[in-house]
Amino acid sequence: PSDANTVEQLIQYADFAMYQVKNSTKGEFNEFDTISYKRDSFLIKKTEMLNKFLDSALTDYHFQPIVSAIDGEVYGYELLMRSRIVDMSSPQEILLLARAQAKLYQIERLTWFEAARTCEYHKGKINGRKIFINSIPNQMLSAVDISRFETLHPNMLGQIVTELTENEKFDTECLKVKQACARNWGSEIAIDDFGTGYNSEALLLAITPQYIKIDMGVVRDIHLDKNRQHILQGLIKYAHDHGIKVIAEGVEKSEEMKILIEFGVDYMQGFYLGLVCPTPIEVAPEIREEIKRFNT
Ligand code: G
Ligand code: MN
Repeated sequence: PSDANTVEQLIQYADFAMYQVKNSTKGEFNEFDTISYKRDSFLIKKTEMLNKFLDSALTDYHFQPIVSAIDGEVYGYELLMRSRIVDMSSPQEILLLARAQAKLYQIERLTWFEAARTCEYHKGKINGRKIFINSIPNQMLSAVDISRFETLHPNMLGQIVTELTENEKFDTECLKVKQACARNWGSEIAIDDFGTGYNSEALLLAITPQYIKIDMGVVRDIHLDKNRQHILQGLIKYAHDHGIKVIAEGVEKSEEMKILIEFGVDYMQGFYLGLVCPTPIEVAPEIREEIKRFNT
């Protein structure tokens, strides 16, 4: 909640700053004098933080397992940004700031290169399994960056699954580049946070992903909610009819997991199965057994 406050404030401040910039003619920097000192210094502090974050790559990438709903084995890992700046730790806030300052490209590049570097370091534990990377739907690596990435990580390309959130505005050009990369690399695409956007179906048709990740909003307490159950059953049927695998996100309870397995989701992710960790972890034996038991 306190975090949401910060983000709310940020939106207001960033909007205001953009408004000021748009409405001032070249050289008229004194327009900014009208911004109150507090607002100004807040934004400047955050801007400096973001610059430092980007210049020095002040982030780690942590791993959360994505688990087979059939046998409980780890199918792959999602790489999640974990900022080292205490006052700027939420990825949500970082993305918001970067968007306001037209620095999303830098975030995209940081994500690909740092996440992949982390994966090379933990190659043994990942052991050939999938690597899910959160890519920004309206950003794409430049041709130079793509070929640099390919040269640095030739043996990892086939393991990568590019996650595209359906929350962000989509860009057709970017999508084409990412689809071309996926073809060249023998890698795959997932739609992230499915069920939270406004044009899920249109997006599915445009992207033809290999996976959809069902948002935790649909998963939460699904065992208690017939409506959620119907939505999920419809989604799974559509996905499977089209050869798309379904990943349920944010699984926190055994009861949720039981229903998800009964309905036939393919993979699951969430605190019940595995926390976000600095190194790739396996599923606890008792959870693995429970998954097998729910399948019989
Ligand atoms: O948007 P995306 O699905 O990429 O976001 C993943 C985020 O969700 C991560 O920041 C991670 O910490 C968080 N997360 C992962 N598993 C769970 C869970 O079981 N419950 C909740 N509330 N959050 C989770
Ligand atoms: Mn994701």
